[in-house]
Amino acid sequence: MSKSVPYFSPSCKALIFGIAGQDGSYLAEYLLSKGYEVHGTIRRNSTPEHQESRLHGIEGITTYYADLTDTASISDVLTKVMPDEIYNLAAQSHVRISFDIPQFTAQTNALGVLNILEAYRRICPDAKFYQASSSEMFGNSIDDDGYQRETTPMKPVSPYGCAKVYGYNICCNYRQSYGLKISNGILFNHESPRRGSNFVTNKIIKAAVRIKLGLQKEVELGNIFTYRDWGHSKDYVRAMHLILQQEPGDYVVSTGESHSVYELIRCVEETLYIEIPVVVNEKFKRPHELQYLKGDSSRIRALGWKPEYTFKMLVDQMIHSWMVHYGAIDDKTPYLQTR
Ligand code: G4F
Repeated sequence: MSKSVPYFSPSCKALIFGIAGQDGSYLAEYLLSKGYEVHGTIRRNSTPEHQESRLHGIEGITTYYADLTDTASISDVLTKVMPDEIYNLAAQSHVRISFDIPQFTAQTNALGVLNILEAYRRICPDAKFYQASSSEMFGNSIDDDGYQRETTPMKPVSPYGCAKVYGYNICCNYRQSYGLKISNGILFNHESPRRGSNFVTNKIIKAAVRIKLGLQKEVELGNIFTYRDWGHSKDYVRAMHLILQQEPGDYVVSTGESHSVYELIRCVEETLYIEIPVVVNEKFKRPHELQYLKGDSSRIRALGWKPEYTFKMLVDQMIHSWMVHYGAIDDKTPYLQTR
């Protein structure tokens, strides 16, 4: 079958909770390319001009205001859309900020999942459900071979991680108790030019480009000796969709490569031919830190998934995007000419 011909019925309806986020926007594009009818929820915030900025230029989606803490809004959107596939990507997604707003984080990332599940099992129980679970759930738990995988014990070290463990477990419980088609993707860190600039990759890369252009002198960071398994969001939304085409289950999605924040800084320095002066600021450290992540994604790779982006390609694309943003190059310039 030719790639341009959708192989899912155009009547297949997807509802994405959190469509305006990094992953939500890439998933919407991916599902549209497969012929899905795509609906999504957004949350009200006080800067409307930024609310749907990641969705600009994506034609053919329908959005609704809803919030995971507002059960009526969840029931309303499920009743209106009657989706075949539901993706829950909505969350308070910042780990350090979860220490500042632990109750809100729990209400959204833990009870919010329960709120959707309760509405889903009453309104559209034949739909398939994807829950965005996270490698943050493992905390500092590592198997003897240095990897985290589906069977690794979960010992979260943040309010965010604790709430995500509840979301994961309540999904497993509803799958077993009610026979619902619920799956968890346990996604390791994933980035892109659409990543919020208060996450470490985009914070460093934005600062580096500004340093290169003489707009900034240094960057303030927290702990730069932690390790993360960083992939590209575009690769990871393909995994989300693939997971929902299987029997319900739980899947780790990761590159299997781990880099420290320090290594990331060195990689950006070498790409841009600059030095990035780092000032350590305690306010960017966490009361309890997850030191090391490296995921074993054998289970989903056995289904044919693998990442297309390498770590360097990801970094190059994010640098390119900020160079274009600041007008230093035009968007037709190939990545290797960003320096
Ligand atoms: O980019 P980060 O904030 O990502 P973190 O905490 O690993 O969480 C991300 O990945 C999770 C998957 O494991 C998701 F569930 C979660 O929603 C989110 O997408 O921080 C990465 C590392 C941490 O060790 C942090 O302490 O970078 C370190 N870091 C050092 N300085 C910093 C900074 N992180 C941020 N955000 N800002 C800093 O200034």
